[in-house]
Amino acid sequence: MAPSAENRVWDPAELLPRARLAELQLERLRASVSRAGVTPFYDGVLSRAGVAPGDLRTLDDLRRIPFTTKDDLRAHYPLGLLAVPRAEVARIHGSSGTTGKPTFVAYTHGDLERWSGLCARFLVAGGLRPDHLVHVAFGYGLFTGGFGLHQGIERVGAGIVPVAGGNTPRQVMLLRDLRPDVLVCTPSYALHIAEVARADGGDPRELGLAFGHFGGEPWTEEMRFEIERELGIRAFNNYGLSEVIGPGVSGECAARTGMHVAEDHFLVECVDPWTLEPVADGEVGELVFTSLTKEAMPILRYRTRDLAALDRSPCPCGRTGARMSRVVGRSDDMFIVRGVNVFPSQIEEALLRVEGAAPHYVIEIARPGTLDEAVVRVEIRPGDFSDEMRHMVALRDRIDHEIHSITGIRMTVELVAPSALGRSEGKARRVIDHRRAGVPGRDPA
Ligand code: DLL
Repeated sequence: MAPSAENRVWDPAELLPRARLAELQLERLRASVSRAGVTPFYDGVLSRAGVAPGDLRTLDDLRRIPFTTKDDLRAHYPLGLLAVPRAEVARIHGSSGTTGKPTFVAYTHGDLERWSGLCARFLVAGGLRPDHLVHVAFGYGLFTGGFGLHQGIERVGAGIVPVAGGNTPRQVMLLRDLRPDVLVCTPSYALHIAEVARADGGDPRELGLAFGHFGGEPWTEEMRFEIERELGIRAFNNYGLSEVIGPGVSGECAARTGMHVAEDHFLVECVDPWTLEPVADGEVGELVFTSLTKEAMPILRYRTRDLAALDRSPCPCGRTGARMSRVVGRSDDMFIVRGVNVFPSQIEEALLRVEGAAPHYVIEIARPGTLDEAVVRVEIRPGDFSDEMRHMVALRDRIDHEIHSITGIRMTVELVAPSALGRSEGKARRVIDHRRAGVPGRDPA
């Protein structure tokens, strides 16, 4: 289906009735399990579990297949899960690990074609048209963000300014001079671009952007309002991970009530990260994905560590793919302070409730004695920075109060000057945990 102003659905498969979708998923699941089974890793997994593709009679039979984890990928570094001859590999990307070696993922030409179509889906759902110009500030390289979005935009037929990450004053100059309609980057970088544009004496709203597609890291609804207010745009959320394909796993439509999962290409499950049992729709759990159409590196029941809820109720846009909520955090990003589970998104929500606090923060957790201590360092907004102690104490107390009312615990709030905390050009690092071990018995399975 060609994109046009009247038709805002990129692929008719997005509208498949759920019964038909389920048939297609089962057929594709069997094929995907057969493809995965050619790798020694999945051959072993499937034979130990006693599962052959023909045994999968209903979609529920998926649960007979064990989970795949990041550790499995690491153990088969670099390309042990490759299911096609190396000559058929068209591209290799890698996930942005914070430590050690990246996890590589491979694509055939067919995979790249499907991937660009998946990115086109959410871009079009969020308003991209062939006559738009898009500023892409995601890194181009092993990270899937730059190339993934680039090819999706190209598929739609829109123009691209492939700026990549970094050198924010130059990004602002290009935005001013080329006047693109759309911004694509991480949400934290969008805010930083606005900040630099303002510091430069301009009004970021005058850059003339109409909307933005943001993803690659968790963010909150409050952060969306902030980006929209600062840049004068509509902000859309899109989600993905390299192990599954990259961006294009899910994205928001105009209703912006969750991100439609491309369920004809990925089966999605939501499980309790401790018991690994399924949770009901509407409840937060860990997302697990199974690829249905990937050739180079099929993945079965991949545990993402991303916590979100699923919603299968009908959407006004007509797309039938389940909607996933915002990612509220990662089961391994979640930190436990004095027995209470806290997500960075809760701190962000608290800060954005307080006028004068900027959504630039770092949480440091330590256990100097027997008790956990959490320090939240928060930047003050430039206009609210004051020499008057009284103002600063009042601001700190308001932040303290909001954090307490959202998380139920007290943290030490430290105010720092505007721009004192470093900025990331990609994904923001929010939590620094100095404790050596997690809390016994509370770590997810
Ligand atoms: O970040 C793929 C991507 C690029 C998605 C650009 C969207 C836009 P990885 O580097 O493998 O891949 O990191 C994947 O990032 O498991 C989530 O924890 C997080 N993440 C990605 N998108 C979102 C989002 C890319 N919209 C990891 N909201 C995932 C929350 C997100 N978290």
